[in-house]
Amino acid sequence: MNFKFSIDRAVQQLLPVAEKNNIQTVWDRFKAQQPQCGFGKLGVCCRICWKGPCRVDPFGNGPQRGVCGADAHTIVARNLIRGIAAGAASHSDHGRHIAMALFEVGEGHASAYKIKDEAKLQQVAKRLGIKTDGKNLQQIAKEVATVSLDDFSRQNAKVPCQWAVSTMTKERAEKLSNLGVMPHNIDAAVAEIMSRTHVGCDADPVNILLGGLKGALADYTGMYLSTELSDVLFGTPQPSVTSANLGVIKENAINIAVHGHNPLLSEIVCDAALLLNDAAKKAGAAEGFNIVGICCTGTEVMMRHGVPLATNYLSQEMPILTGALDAMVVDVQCIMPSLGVIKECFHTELITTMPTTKIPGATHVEFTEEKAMDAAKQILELAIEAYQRRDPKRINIPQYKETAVVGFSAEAIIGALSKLNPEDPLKPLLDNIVNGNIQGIALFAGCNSTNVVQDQNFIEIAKRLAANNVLLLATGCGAGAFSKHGLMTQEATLKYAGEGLKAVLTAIGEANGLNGPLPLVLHMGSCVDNTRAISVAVAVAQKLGVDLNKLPLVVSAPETMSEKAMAIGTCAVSLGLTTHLGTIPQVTGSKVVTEILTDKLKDLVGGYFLVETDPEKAAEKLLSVIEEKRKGLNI
Ligand code: SF4
Ligand code: MSK
Repeated sequence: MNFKFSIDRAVQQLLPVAEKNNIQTVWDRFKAQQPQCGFGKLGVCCRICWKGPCRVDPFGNGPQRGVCGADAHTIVARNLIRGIAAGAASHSDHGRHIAMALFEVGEGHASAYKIKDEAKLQQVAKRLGIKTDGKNLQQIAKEVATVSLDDFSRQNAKVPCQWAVSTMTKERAEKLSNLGVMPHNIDAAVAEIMSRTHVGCDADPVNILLGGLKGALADYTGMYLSTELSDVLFGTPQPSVTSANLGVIKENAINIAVHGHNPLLSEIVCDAALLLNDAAKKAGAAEGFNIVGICCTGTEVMMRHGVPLATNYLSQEMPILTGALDAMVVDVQCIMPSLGVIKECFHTELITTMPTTKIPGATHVEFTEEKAMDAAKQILELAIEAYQRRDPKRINIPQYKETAVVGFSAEAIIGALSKLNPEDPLKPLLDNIVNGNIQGIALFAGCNSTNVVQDQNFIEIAKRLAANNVLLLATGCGAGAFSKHGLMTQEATLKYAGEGLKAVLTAIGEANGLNGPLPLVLHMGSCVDNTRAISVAVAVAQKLGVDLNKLPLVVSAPETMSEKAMAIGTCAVSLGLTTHLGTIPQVTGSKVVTEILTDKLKDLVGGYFLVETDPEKAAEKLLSVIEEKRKGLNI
């Protein structure tokens, strides 16, 4: 009965448990919301001022303008870019926290943190134009943090965000600057969207959408610095073998899930769990603490420490239903408020940690960089207490888990390629793209949504692309889907990859001492880590002497839902990439906006949105785009 909600067998096993215990899950609430508001789905409902809410009749019979005179095109465009602003604010606030932590390290404070990747710090400093001669690591860290924070505060609109211009192709940076959409200040770009969409401001849908592009590039800036500075502080991921799905929860351990996005606390929770493992054993848990991940915080520690992933976004309530999750520690973003209700039915301690993300029913342990270790220890103590309340009769851990080879940062990919050609690591990749062994590259990103069967679109599209020799990269909850379903394994490569792709992944794998190929899907990290894929793409484009829009590279967000995803998608399009959406964006109430996003943007920036809800058709369309790009390159 439940298979239609999710193809994840662990979820299918636990949904009847929810039903039996009269617990509402995300799917029950989705059902209760039906039919969802048609105006909202089309994007034609406006609540920007209190003369509203206003809505435009999509059939042309009722009102065609809101009380102030805004038409469907203005309303749809404003709604969309406000979403982009929220996404950019979320990613960049995450980035600001990381930059502030680095600054504190530079100042000699925040003792729980240190610079784990010195080479990356040097490399970032160089990219940002910071002279490092004669300076110690702390000084460099402080300067890198200061220059990064300038991207949040610069008032001179003529100077673009440094993290944006220094990481794109020159041609792309010029194009975006000429269009007037290159941000000079992340926070200003967000504020500008909010102000231009206030009642009685920007009413021209084209101009509004250009503001959205700028917001999306502010998002890009925030994501990029989040990833790179996290690598400096916590280490740049390298391949490791771990596992994914609810079977990673252990009956004999004190299970703690880290959930959200920001690695600042989860990193220290991992450190503290190692330090205090004996306390867990003393409390009766033979295997000590078992840290597992959910969503992108889970992905961050999975990438760097091989911490297993319990689940991805849509099934985040399920770990509690196993009856063996002792604590769930959350930071920011994508945390369902329902967790505070569901945890009441079990012994699980739900712990919020950020002043901006509190949930009724949760225990709040305030996190600060200065007292990170204290907070982590307090969290472990709460988990031990909760473990004592665990009811063994209610334990129901689905025994599903898959091996996942993860940790493919850009550096790890280049490192693996360098085993084939130490002087010119990108050459083997380019040669294989040119000779057709690799037809193209697809980056899978984004969330799960109740609008589609969980994980299904990711898996179906990926299998079809792989069979057609497309190299697959993934981030965020898309990567979560692939890891849960066994697509980040060598076996998946042998089973699903086309002959050309299999040969390339095998050659790289064997050159790196693996007894077989690289996994079918390369896990590049969390949502903010989409920039890892962009950095590889930029390197390839620069080597070929073309801009990003010429590459046989596509993006797919088949189950997208969040405002951050709106920002990431728009950012990918702004960078020139064809970006597939497998859920219908809430813009179709405006023909003008829909046409711009799905067609006209192509002339302006080279990228556009390709909307296709059918996974089979989506794969075919993505393959056509790849073919078209190959023709453009004469390969
Ligand atoms: Fe209505 Fe205009 Fe106010 Fe929106 S801004 S709610 S369309 S009056
Ligand atoms: S957690 S934004 S559901 S990818 Fe990054 Fe997953 Fe989407 Fe949140």
